[in-house]
Amino acid sequence: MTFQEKVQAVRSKHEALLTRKNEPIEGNGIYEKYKFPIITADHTPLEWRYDFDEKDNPYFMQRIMMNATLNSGAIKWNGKYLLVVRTEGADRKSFFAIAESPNGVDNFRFWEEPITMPEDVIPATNIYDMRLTAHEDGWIYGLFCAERHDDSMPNDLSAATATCGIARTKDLKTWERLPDLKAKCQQRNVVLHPEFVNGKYALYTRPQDGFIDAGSGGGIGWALIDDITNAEVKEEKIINARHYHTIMEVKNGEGPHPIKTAKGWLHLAHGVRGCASGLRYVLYMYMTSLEDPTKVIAQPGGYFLVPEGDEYIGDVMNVAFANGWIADEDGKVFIYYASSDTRMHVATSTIDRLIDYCMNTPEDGFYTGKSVETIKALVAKNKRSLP
Ligand code: BGC
Ligand code: BMA
Repeated sequence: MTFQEKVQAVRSKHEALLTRKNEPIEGNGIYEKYKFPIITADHTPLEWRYDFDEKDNPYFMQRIMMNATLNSGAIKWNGKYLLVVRTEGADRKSFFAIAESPNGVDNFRFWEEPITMPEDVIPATNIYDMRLTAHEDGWIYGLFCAERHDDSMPNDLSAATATCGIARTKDLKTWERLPDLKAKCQQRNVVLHPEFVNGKYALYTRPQDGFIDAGSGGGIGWALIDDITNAEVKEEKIINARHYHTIMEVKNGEGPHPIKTAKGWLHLAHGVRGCASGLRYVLYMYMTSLEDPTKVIAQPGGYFLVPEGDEYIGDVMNVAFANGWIADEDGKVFIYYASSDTRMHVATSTIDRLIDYCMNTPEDGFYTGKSVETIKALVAKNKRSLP
């Protein structure tokens, strides 16, 4: 093959991938998953990876390899479905890049260049998992995890700290970096609530003892912030606690910001438990009250969405993670989730179905005996209602 033929072959394969039509597969009544992942490392622009100059790249090699496209924030923007994709190169560094689709389920195409995120005082070694919030103050905020080496342990090359980075934008191209969130402990999975509460900014937090361990950090927290340009967690209360022998025994964390509905705020979160093959990450839902967003009004037991089939396989096996969803005006909801820290998928549902799921799924009774009672109650109900 000549150089030009190689270029042509790579270009047409890429274009075929980008324009591949997606279709829903039969679901559980709660949501539909889709046949194909929506964004993979192969979707990243060829110009990021190949040097197209024959003189400098006679073998037409990838000069920069892309490893994964995962945990993406989401927003509807000028009628388009936009994801701020956590894109990870072969060097393990992740960065943010926007991919745009006309319909939310296929034809995702990256913008020309990744986002240049300005640094805080101490540059972050890595940044990831952005939650987007179009706040009622008029800005679009991106809150993400900023990871740095923990220099208090100079001999441990894996010792790290997790801090919440905060940036804002009006056009999703140019970002203003605000000072990282000040808190008494490490923080990951911090999310900005879209409305002011008592005139203040409100954050979903996830206090943690160490970089990996949530430890005594009891679950998803809530904190009011006086000044977002110098944000500090002063008081924090746990609004969605972890519990022994549940899908969130070890850790949990807020996903994207909750969706406001007539019946309450709909929340999507992740729960983690330990097992012989490591940590298992699954998604779950809950609802909070419109009058008091810290009050849980519905909490379906167990998980909402888990990795299945090919989704189990990837860089970090057995992980479903979501930090982005989009609710359309007509009530359709696009849930963007990553499988095994490797690729992005979509599942679709509606506000009404998700409320029904939250309000009518039995709660976790915390004992196996309760689970059996719940099943038998349903069997008895079905006996009464079936002819
Ligand atoms: C990884 C994250 C992971 C975190 C905790 C980071 O270095 O980039 O994906 O969630 O470690 O394991
Ligand atoms: C975390 C998250 C994600 C990741 C998950 C599994 O703690 O913050 O970045 O998907 O671990 O590796």
